[in-house]
Amino acid sequence: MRFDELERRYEEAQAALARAETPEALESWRTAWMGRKGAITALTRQIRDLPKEERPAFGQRINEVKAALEAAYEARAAEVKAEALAQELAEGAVDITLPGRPLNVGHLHLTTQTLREIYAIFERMGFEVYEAPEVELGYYNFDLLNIPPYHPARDMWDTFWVDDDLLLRTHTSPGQIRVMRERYPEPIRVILPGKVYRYEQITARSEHQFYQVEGLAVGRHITMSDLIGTLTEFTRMFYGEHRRTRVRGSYFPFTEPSIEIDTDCILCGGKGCPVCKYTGWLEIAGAGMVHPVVLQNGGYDPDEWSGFAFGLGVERPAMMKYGVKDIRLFYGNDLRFLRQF
Ligand code: FA5
Repeated sequence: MRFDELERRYEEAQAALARAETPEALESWRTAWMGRKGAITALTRQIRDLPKEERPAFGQRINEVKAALEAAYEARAAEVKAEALAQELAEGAVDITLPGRPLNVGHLHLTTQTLREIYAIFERMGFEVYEAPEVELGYYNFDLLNIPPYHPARDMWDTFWVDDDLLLRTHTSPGQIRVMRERYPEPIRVILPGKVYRYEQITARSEHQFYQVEGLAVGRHITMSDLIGTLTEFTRMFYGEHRRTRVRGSYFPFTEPSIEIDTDCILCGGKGCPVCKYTGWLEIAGAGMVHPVVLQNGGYDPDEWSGFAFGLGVERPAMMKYGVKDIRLFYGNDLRFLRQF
C-alpha cells in the first residue's frame, strides 16, 4: 500500500515537473515535493510506521525516487534556463537584414557652389584664379587704388582695422595691384575671389562679411566693349538667356569710366521689394576701365596698356538666381535653409 502511494506520488511529481516552465514554477515544485514539508519528505517520515521488515526496502525505494527526482529537477532546470536564454536572444537580437541608419552627409555651402559656378564660367573665357590676402595693408586697399587719405571716397568703404596700417579688406580690388606688380610686363586675365569685410549695417541685402570675385584684364587694346561683353556673357551663362541685365554709369576712384551691372530682381519680379530697394533691379557688380593711376601703381604704362576690372558680389547674384529673399540666411547656419541647395 505504501509502495503504491510512493509510486503514484513519484509519477505525479514527474508530471508536475514537466509542467514547470519558469524558474518560479520550478521553485514552487521543489518546495511542494522535495522541501521540508514536501510530499516526498512526508513519505520518508512514514517509514517508522511500517513493519520492521518492510522498512529497508521502502527506505531504499524512497531514496531512489528522491535521487531520480533531484536529477530530473536539475535536468528540467537546465532546460528552462536554456529556453529563457533562447527567448531573450530572440527578443533582443540584432536583425542584420534591417537597413542601417543613414549617415548624415554634408554638402557644399550655397556660396561655395556659386563661387565654383563663377570660376567655371570665367575659366571658359580664359581667366585664371588668383588669390590675394584678406588682411591687407590700407595702402593697397585705398592709396594704390587712387583713394588718398583725404579722399571722401574712403567713406564708401568703412572697415575693421587691425592696427594703423592693416585692415580687413573692404573689397577684392587691392588684389589688382598685387597681380599687376607680380605679372608685369605680361598681359593679365585673372579673377580674384575671396571674403571681404565692411563696417556696415546688416539688412536683407547687405552683410558685414561677404564674398566678391574681382576680375582684371590688362592688355594692349582692351576697351569698354570687352568689359560689357564679358559681363553680359557672364550673366547669360550664370542666369540663362531669359534674365534682363542693365549697365549704369557709376563712380569708383580706381576706374574711369565706371559702371554698375544690375539684374532684374526675381524676388519681386521687378515690382519692387526691400532687397532691390523698390527699384526692381539689384546691382551685382561694380566695374570700369582701370584708372591710369592704378595701372601706373601696378607698373603698367597707361599710354601703352589698358585694362578693365570688375568686382562681382557672390551672395547677391546667388540670391537672384535661387530666389533667396534675405542675405542673412547665408551665414545664419539654419539647416532648413542650407539643405535646400
Ligand atoms: C566695390 O567693392 C568695388 N571694389 C567693385 C569694383 C571692382 C569696381 C573693380 C570697379 C572695378 P561695391 O561696393 O559696389 O564695389 O561692391 C561690389 C559688389 O559687391 C556689389 O555690386 C554687390 O554685389 C556686392 N556687395 C557690396 N556690398 C555688399 C554687402 N554689404 N553685402 C553683400 N554684397 C555686397
